[in-house]
Amino acid sequence: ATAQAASEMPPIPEVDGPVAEGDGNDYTLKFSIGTTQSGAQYRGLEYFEDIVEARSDGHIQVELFHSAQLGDDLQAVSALQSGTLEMTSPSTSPLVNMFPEFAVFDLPFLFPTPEVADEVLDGEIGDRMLETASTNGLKALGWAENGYRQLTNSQNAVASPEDLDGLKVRTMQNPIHLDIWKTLGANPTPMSFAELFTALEQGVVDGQENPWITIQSSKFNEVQDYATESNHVYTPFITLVSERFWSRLPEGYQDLLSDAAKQMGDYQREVSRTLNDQIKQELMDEGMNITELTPEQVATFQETLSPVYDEWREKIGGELIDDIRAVS
Ligand code: EAX
Repeated sequence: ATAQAASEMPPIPEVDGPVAEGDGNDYTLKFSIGTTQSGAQYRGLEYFEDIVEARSDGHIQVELFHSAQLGDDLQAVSALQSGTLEMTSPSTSPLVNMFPEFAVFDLPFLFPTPEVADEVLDGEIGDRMLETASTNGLKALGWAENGYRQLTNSQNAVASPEDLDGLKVRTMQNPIHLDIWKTLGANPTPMSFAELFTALEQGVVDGQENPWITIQSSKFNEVQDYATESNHVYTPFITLVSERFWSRLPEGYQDLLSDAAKQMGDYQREVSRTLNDQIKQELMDEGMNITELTPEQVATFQETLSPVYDEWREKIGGELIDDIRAVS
């Protein structure tokens, strides 16, 4: 199924743009992500590699790593800070301890459509956040998407919070996600993405939540019979480079990496959105029991989660939330 999905991905665009001015030195750029080689994110990285190698005339060699080969999301970020890894693109959620503003992306049902997410991320708010995240040994270059998250589990179909009673759900390492699943009546456990497949397979947890593409590319459907199209959170990926590496680069190469990160983000989001519905259908065809929530059922989840919203609104600051709401 993954090979079939891959063949229907929008083709990687031709590289466009002049050769960047370098300094005669050669560089190696290792870029590592948590998701697998068959996902939309890796496909974006392949485009990034094409752009950077062509437009540096081979002076920057890009090496791609997937499936947390060089560490899970948080480990990869530390590796950037210590300078042992050049680039990564984690979900924003595990980074909230470092960048508290990112917590807005964890609020349930904040982004009604992907287009609203684009407007926020590619506009003033997103630019400001890239600046905020350009500290502590990191430089933030742009956005891509993990996407709308859906619940899967091994126990029963879930159409209402009651169906979640006591269900052991893995969450990202993020306090809002923990609150969301507690408030819904589940029994949440935070865990790194790298440990998740094994935890599901061994029944350490009953369920997890991720976008359809990530569910399929990580083969979670092989150990999860039930899914709910809940769309409860939209998760961005943030593209980060090590400040140690960045500061060694001539300006022409810095601009090239910025450009390439933006082009990757646009293309990766196109891939992600093209595949989203297609993969949901493939999962259904392969026998996964998928519950599509009615608007009324979604409203019940939203009402149940309103205390989470209220509590975090105060902690995050209402202004940022209102700014995002004003876009939609
Ligand atoms: O890199 O942890 C997760 O569930 C995310 O989807 C992960 O950050 C992907």
